[in-house]
Amino acid sequence: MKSNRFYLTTPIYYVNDYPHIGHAYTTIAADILSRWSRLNGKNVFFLTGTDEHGAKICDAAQKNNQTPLAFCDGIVEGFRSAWKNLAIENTDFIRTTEKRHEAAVQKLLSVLHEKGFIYNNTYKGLYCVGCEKFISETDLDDTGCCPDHRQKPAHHEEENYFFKLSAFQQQLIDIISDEKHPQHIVVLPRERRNEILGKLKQGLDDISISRIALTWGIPLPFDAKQTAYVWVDALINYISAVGYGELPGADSPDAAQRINDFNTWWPADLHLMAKDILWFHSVIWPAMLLAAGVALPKKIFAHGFFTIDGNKMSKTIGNVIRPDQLIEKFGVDATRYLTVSLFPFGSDGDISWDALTDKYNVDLANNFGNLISRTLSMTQKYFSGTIPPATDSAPDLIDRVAKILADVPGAVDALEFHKIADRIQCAVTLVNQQIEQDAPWKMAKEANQRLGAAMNSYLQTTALITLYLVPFMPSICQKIWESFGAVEPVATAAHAYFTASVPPTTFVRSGAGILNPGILFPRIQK
Ligand code: ME8
Repeated sequence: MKSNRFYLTTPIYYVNDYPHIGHAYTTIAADILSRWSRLNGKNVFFLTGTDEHGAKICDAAQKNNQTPLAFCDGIVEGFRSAWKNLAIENTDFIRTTEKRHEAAVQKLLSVLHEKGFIYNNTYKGLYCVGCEKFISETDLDDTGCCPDHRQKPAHHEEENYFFKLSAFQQQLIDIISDEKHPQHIVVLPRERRNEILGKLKQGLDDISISRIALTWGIPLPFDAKQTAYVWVDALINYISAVGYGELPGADSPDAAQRINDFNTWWPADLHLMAKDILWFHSVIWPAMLLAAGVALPKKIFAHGFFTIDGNKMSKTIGNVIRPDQLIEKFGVDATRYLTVSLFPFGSDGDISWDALTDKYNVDLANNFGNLISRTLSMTQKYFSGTIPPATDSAPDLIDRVAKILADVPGAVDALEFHKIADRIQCAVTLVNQQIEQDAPWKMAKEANQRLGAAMNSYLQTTALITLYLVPFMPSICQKIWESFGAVEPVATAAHAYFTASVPPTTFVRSGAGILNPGILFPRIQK
């Protein structure tokens, strides 16, 4: 069971505002991986959720004249509906204000306290509420502001509890750098792993893990006057959602279920995020787990950060893109495909409406959309809408397409969405070129006997390509599948193909009647 399971997570997003394309980017990527894994026979747990404590949320609630919880409740609905609209199929959605999470935070902090990894001291320094982190003078810009949030950080001096992060420096270096280490964590991309190692080698300070002045948080189990630092609270979501920590009624069937769930799902196979929060995930989180004696996650991948039209996304600039705006312009499926394929996942990049529209028109309207519509319309025209049989001497087109697509599984494992899209488009181009070269319209005029087999091969290769696109564009692929006269759902076919090599011909059969799906990817004006 354990070897076949796949537990992946997105960050839990701050609810100081509704989700934007940055949040959608990570969540769509996670959903594609999750769907791909399910189609490949894995038992998947895909977790996302919201980070609801801390000064940032408290301030945002105050500005809206709401209690923090009422404010969070409203924004959380915005996240839930954004994910529903983007066809995100997460297994669970964790909120840090839930009882199950509070129980897990309190349990983990109690364990750290009992084991002597927590001590009391005075914290003196700067704190950026935007980052929700302690920041040093050297991190500030010329005007004394946090360069990311353009705010002056507040001075803090309070009695806090500290976590002995420094005790884990060498262990973390070994765990991240040594592939043979029994607790090895794969941190990717490699350049970011090297940055983390470089920073780790410079030394580690202990970190403050509580706040006395902030009541909007989870009380420490050993000192209820203090609340847990929002990052310590947030990271624990990855275990609270799968059953860590006892809820009241420890001998209830629910409690037994939680223990069973935790043993089933933890450790996580993959934590996904952007590079902004890699330090927290690859250093602070593993150190907390090491201290508590809990297993470590297996892989952490930090994708790039993107700008919009060359600028940081910000409400002040007015360039924030919301998922619903993308859906309105491109539709759900194309939005999913476009966001993750515009530039390499591990790199920083720039997004613009024009670049998205260009990619939509090139990849989807002109290339893939054209392939679907021409194969269907020619089948209609030359074979009265019935799929003609293949012959033994069928062209080797399927083999050539399959060879290109054989690169896809490796690219999925490496989270190279850009490359996956590229291989798929290459396969589409190959079939389009074959059609141009064969010129079926001429074959029809000449009553060429090979026309049926040729047409069958276009339909089969298009069907094969469609199977690889299911995780990206689930509902359009289903429509395409139905238009090819297949009865079984496309996800069933993809599962059969990926797990047992059942060929698309089993589903897209000769003799079946095709249907007209209408225009799937209408061209869009810039
Ligand atoms: O950091 N480019 O939440 P957050 C790419 N609550 N990805 C982006 C992006 C951009 N311009 N903007 C946002 C937090 N993201 C914490 C996390 S986890 C225990 C706690 C995505 O709302 C990306 O995944 O600021 C990034 O890591 C995350 O949103 C930050 O979300």
